[in-house]
Amino acid sequence: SHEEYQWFYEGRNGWWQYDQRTSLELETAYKQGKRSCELLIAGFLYIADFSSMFQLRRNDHSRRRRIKRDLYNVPKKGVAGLRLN
Ligand code: V3L
Repeated sequence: SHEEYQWFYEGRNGWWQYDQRTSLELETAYKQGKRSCELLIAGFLYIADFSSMFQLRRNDHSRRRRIKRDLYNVPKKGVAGLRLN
């Protein structure tokens, strides 16, 4: 999608773009001014916290990644674990 802004989560030395559905859920919650957003990713529930800008697995908070909202065309590793090129 070429929406101006997209959502990204941190990998090893780089950022992954969220899949389109999850990115839209994040954008909608963010624009509604919510403090957090619950996400279902590959069968696991995660919380995206907009004040700390982390996603955490809901039943294991040690599984924590930075997230960011950024222009869709910034450098990225790929989308949701699917590498570019
Ligand atoms: N969207 C898709 N998969 C995710 C997401 C997400 N928002 N969050 C976690 N996973 P954890 P490198 C990532 C996957 O945080 O080499 C990447 O997408 C996560 O996948 O401990 O480190 C890559 O596929 C991981 O496989 O709950 O940059 C992979 O890591 C698994 O859920 C390697 O990326 C556990 O993550």
